[in-house]
Amino acid sequence: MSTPDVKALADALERATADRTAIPRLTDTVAFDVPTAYEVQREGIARRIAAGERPAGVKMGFTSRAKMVQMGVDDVIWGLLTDGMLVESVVDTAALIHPRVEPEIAFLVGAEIHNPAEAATAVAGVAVGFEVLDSRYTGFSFTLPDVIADNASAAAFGFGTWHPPRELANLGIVMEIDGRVAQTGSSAAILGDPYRSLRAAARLALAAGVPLRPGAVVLAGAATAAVPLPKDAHVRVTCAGLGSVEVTTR
Ligand code: OOG
Repeated sequence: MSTPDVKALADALERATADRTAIPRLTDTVAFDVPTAYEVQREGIARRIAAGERPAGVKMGFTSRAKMVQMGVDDVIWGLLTDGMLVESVVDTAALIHPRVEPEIAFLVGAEIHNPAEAATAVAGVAVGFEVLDSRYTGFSFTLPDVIADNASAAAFGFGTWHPPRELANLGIVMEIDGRVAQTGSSAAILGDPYRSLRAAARLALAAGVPLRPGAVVLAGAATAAVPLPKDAHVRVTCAGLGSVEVTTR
């Protein structure tokens, strides 16, 4: 085991993304802890920002039992979103390694959040969303530091129409692929209430010295397990009271 070199770890993940080729878990060869993993994550995003992308918000991960069980980890994490990950209508699966899709609840931040306990009052809108995950690791197999370094497997995301802030505690969610139900769940699966995930995001953001700002999108985390995202498919995620969001793949 060698000592962790943040830039070298970020290089390995950047190469895997560019080559569309999965790599073994970084922790198989280099031992590193969660704070170092977040440094690697920030380095990866800093490179994307330097290349012209803009910060778009954050995504929460492992906020539901279904996801913790699916991935074998048990702590809430976050990843950073950029506008380069935002999908308007089509996801190019050829640009990804082994994409998966999951349903999301999204928040639009309307005012800078200084007090996480009052995060709900800063919400300008809520929407149904989806997230495309594409772990840079072989077989989506990782430890907690690995997945944090890999920006919580973030690859792409999208959301439907913004609705005025409302209660989100127990809303039915359905994800269909080509008209067939692929997953069903409830927003209650997200830490009991997606607003709890928003407060956790606000806390992490303050701790990292980057408070959530107006315009930021917060993905609260999947309510169900993720499913493989096929080529030439049509995905629709519907959440009671929030309508639907649709995306196609090629
Ligand atoms: C990590 C991302 C987890 C969620 O909603 O729980 C996540 C992964 O499963 O690859 O985004």
